[in-house]
Amino acid sequence: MKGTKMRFVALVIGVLISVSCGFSQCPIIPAPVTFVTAAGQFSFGEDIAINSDNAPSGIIDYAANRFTNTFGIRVVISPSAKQLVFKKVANVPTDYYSINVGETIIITYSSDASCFYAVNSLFQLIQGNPDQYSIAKCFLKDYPKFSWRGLHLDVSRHFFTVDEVKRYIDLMALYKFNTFHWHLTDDQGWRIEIKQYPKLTEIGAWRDSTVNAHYSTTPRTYTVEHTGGFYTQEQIKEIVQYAANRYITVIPEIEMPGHARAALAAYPELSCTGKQHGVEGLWGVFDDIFCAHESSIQFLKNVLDEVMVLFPSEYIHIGGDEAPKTRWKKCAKCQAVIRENGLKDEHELQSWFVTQMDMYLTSKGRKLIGWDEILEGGLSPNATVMSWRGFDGGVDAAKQGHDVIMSPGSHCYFDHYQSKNSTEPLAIGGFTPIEKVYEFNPIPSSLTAAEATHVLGGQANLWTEYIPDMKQLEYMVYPRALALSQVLWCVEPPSFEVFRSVLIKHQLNYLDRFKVNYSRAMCYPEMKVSRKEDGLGVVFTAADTSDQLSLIVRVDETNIAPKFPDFLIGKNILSFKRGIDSVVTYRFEVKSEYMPKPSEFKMTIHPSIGLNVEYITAPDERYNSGGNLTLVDGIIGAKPWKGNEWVGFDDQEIEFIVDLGKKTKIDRAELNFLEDIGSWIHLPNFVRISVSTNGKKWAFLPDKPIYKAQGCGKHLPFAFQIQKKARYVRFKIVTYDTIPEGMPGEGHVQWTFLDEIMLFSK
Ligand code: TNX
Repeated sequence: MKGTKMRFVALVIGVLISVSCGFSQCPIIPAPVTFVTAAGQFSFGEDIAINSDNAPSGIIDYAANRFTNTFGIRVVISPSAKQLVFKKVANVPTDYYSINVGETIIITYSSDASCFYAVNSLFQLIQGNPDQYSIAKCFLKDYPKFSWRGLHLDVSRHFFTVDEVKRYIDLMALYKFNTFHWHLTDDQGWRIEIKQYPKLTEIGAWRDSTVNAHYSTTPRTYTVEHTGGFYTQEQIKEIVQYAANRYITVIPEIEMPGHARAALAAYPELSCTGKQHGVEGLWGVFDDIFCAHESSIQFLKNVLDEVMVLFPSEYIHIGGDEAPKTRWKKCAKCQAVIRENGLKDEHELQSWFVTQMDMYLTSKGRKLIGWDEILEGGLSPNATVMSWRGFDGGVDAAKQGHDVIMSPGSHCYFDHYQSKNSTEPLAIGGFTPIEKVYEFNPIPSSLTAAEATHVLGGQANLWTEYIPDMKQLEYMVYPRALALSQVLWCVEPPSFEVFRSVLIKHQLNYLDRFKVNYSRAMCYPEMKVSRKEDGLGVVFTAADTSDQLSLIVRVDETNIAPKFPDFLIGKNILSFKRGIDSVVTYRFEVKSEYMPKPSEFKMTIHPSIGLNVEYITAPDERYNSGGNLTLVDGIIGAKPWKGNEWVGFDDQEIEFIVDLGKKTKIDRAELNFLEDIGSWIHLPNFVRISVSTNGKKWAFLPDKPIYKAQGCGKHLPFAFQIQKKARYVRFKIVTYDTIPEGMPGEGHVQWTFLDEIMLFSK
């Protein structure tokens, strides 16, 4: 602003027209309900005079700080000021506000929260640089669709300081999130001071080691280091107030009966065995959980007493997920509770456990939330369900008349990979690119309008097993959080293309103002593979067509192949023919101005690329992004998996047929299986192969058991001898009955993940 005098630009045109010179599109995310622009602009001077009317002083202070810190504009508050005027209005939708930018700026608001939202929208409208900031003349009205617009943060797997948590909240506020779900306890650390039980933080907040790399990597290694931390009750109050000042409610989560190893390290007598274990340094699901005996129940009620004093929220989250019943089955105290209460089994015991907490919280005027596992064994009367294993749990609960928050892993897990790029930092697995987040609709079509009223909204979860610091945290959350904020806020979200364009043109700069370490994955080039008559076509595309990509191709790591001539993004289709019996790996190194280092794509050309594959068993739609090309697309599923590249099934029998096009001598087949026990993905039991020349009469080969020893759980494909002449090869993959006791997902049908099928003739 230095040196510039406060000034207004004289304006001739007063008529509002939709989309004119000022903004070619609305820069605000989440997009307002109505946005129209006019010619001309409001220019800021060195200071701005605000007439706050009766707007909450906290919001005016927040606005003043932002004006000063982000834009260097001083704020003068005066009842006669005309530059920025606040007015309260009534008889409008919940949390309605409007902004009129003309010669002056007029904000109308209907609630304190909406006044805050208006201020945040206003800041997103400001354009220019320190010499001259301005806002193109415009008018907008706005109100939200869902009342629960949440982000979650796991501070157990990795601890984040008070200042870091405040920054997380600050960034949430920019995008009108209103619920911060704070996951405070888990196996790897108890993070909240409880005065009655000091050992929870003296012992439970610290662990001596942390597993390295991905936890499914073998052999496992650990970093031996005493790490951890916790929040004192004073710090918790400070954060709750900090969030409240930004119209964000903090929902605490105290995990029970599972994910309790940190608490049990402090008080082993609360477990079934009473055995002393340390705070866990490995990720996953563990057998030792809170015993269902009266003394553990009382302990947890006492903990909740202190929690309720610190958190004024209507809701208290009690977890309830991933609680193996192994210990309860063998525990005399738990079995006595089952008998005394006439319960059928350990699932009903879990339901009974949750009901104890539900009744307790209800008696104190609070409401219980639990993960969708609390449906198993019967839903407690007043419980609200947070649906994470897809939408089904939420649908079930809504149909039973319970409130629901949708948070399905498929769309809302920001710990998943967001791109297929080789430069992505290690993540837990899963594949949730920003497009997928943008597809999220918390209301599934299977709900009636009346049932849909039980869906309060949605939330993204940030589990931090693989997120050690704030830099990476921001990388995982942004910009995916903008996609989520838009779909939770907008009654009718604009198309993904509009969203992406606003994101790239306006919002990345806005995030830069706050030095957010966001991911540019949505601008990264992608490799797209298509089926051709005799093999595959490969093309590289970029989201931003002005991006100059350059490509280097290497063959089998050693030879550097010449650059493909006249390489143009999205234009040149590189063709690869099926080899006779050779396997050649090409490595493409693609440079883009958006990426810090070139990205590497691998393409393995083998004798089956591009063949027709017919699925007799349909893969799960979440794990079938490449359709029936995935098994023969030359892209070999990575281990540990990155959420894509593999075809996933949750059936006990999986069948598919590969068509070689003509009668061919087949010596053997090779097929890869994925194993990731924590994600319920197991090797199958056996494979039955049959061959046919006409697709009608099949000759069966002997069943082939799958042995881990052969390496298929690791990196080697599993080989099947065929030695027949045929056109069609049919695979029937048979899994074990259900996941064995004591393993994550026990009792459920296992997942089976397959990739690249290769058929060789010699
Ligand atoms: C499942 S989501 C969990 C967490 C893990 C997460 C990793 C849920 C209720 N439980 O304990 O951190 O997967 O994605």
